[in-house]
This record gives sequence, C-alpha cells and structure tokens, in this order.
Amino acid sequence: MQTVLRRTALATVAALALGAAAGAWAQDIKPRLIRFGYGLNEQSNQGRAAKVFADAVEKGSGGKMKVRAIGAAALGPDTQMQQALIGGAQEMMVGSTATLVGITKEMALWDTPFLFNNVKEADAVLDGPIGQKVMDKLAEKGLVGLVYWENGFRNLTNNKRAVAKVEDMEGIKLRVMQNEVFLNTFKTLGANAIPLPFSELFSALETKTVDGQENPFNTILSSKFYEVQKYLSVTNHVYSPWIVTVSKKWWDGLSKEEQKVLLDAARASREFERKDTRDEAAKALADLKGRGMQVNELSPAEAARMRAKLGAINTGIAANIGQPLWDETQAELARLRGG
Ligand code: TK8
Repeated sequence: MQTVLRRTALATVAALALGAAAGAWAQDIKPRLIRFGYGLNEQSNQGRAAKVFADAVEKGSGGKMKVRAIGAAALGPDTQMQQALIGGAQEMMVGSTATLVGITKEMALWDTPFLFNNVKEADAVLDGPIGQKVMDKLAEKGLVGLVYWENGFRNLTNNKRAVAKVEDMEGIKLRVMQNEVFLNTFKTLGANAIPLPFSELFSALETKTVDGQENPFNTILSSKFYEVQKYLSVTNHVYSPWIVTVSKKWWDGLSKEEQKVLLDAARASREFERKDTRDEAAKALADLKGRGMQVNELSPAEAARMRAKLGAINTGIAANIGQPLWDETQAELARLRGG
C-alpha cells in the first residue's frame, strides 16, 4: 500500500513537472524569421544542407521558427554577411572560416596547408575542444559559432597547364580566398595570387581576369567551373571547413529553448552535410573528367616538395594564432595518429 501511494505521488509530481515544462516550452519559443545566407548555389552540398537545417529548425520549434535560406551570395559575399550578422541586420549564415580570419585571427589555424591527412582527423579536431576553443573566440567579435560543416580538401584548377610540380605554378594568376594565409601560401608556391570574393570567381575565370582557382571537387562541379577551366590538379593542399554562425546581438535575445532548437538543428545539418559532401566528392572526380577536365595527380615526391616549401607558412600561422594553440593542435594530431 505504502509503495502504491508513493508511486502515485511520484507519477503526479512527474506529470505536473512535464506539464510545466511543456507550458514553458510553448511560451519560450516565439515566431521568428531567420535569414540564413550562403555563397554556393541551391544545388550544391551547401544548399542541400541549408535546406536540412531549415527543416530541422521548423520541426524543432513546432513550426514557429522559420528559416529563409538564401544562397548564391544573394545577401552578399561572406565578408558582407559577417558584418550584417555583427550589426544584427541578418540572423545567420554559413561560410568559409578563411574569410573570418580578419575578424578572429585564430581561424587561420584551419588554413594551415596539409594540416589534416584525412576527414577523420578533421572531424576529431573540429568537433573537439580545439575546434570549440577557436569557435568560442568569435563571441568577442559579435558572432556565435554553432558547428563546422565540411567544405573539403582543396584542389587546383587552371587554364594554363597541368600542375604536376611546384614550378608549374609559376606566374599563374590564381584567385585565392580573402586572407593572408592563402595569399602567402600561393605566393610562396610561385603563383600570382589574387584575393577575390567567391561570388566574383566564375566571371573572373570566364573573362580570364584570373587563370585559375582552388576548391574542393564538389564546388568545381556545383559552380560549373569545368565550363571555364581545363586542368585539374589533385593537390589536396588544405582541408577547408565551413562554419555556421549566428548574429550574437540576435542570439542574446533568444530564449534558452530557442537557442537549443538552433543548436540541435545545426548539429543535425552537420551530420547530413558531411555525409552528403563525402558521397558527392567520391563521385565528382569521374564526373569532372566526363565533362572534359584534364586531371592529373601529384607524385608523392612532388607533393612532399610542395609541403616542404610551405613550411615557412606554418611558422607565420603559429605566431599569428599563438604558439600554445598551435602546439596543442600538433599534440592532438600526434595523439590521433597514435604518436
Ligand atoms: C562559398 C565559399 C567557398 C570557398 C571559396 O561561399 O571562397 O573558395 O571555398 O566555398 O565559402
């Protein structure tokens, strides 16, 4: 009898607590419109994942929070959207970590040539304490980072010649992302590096303002660079993440529940995006060959020479992001590699 009474009492307490929580939930999620900007086309890994994020937010908020995903840099290139987020004129975006280096210098860590050997290492570091530490630095600058997505390992395309060794880069007018590390990397390799926003890239290639560019296979495909580029050299010279960010001004005005809806949806979109990107990348090279691109690999010896030449860049990055963060990352990579 005692136990039965106790059970009933406990059940009542539990039911009351649940009811209260549900009430709080309903109250703490308000109708919200979220403008979520990105740079690639709708038909790209970025566009598909933006849709997954939008759907997850809508579902997680019982239809109250609506995401308007706006692609193809219609809200402006990365740097413009970042400023809109900081000022509170736009709620969210996904973009390159590379274009954030001017705001948060620690982001340059991800631009280190040949930092990760494979996606397993990238996932472990980006989703672990080091990735979080770098992401948390954004808060001082008016941005909140939620998750990293995969842009991928970058490869080189151009219209001059197949690049099979460092010397082949000589004099190639190469569009690079707008940051010092990319600029220095390609200057060091002998290219004529020209920083440009991604949104201007296709037309710069088409009008021959630049001879080449570098991006993962997925983007070379989804942005149709194969239409204006002949040679594709498989260099895998750096792994680029994308990062999903929120305006801190706007985020700080959200309830805990609303923040949780966004974070959960961002995590779900990350799982989808990485799988989708990897599946697509595995098929993209054959597709690009089929579309007429002339593809060449770098021999291990030439890849090693390229890596050695870029050693000087690493010293600069370490100094810029701070030696402790650099050392912590190297130690973590050694641990992951079983060292
Ligand atoms: C798309 C860019 C792109 C990046 C670049 O907006 O700029 O080359 O690789 O993915 O973020």
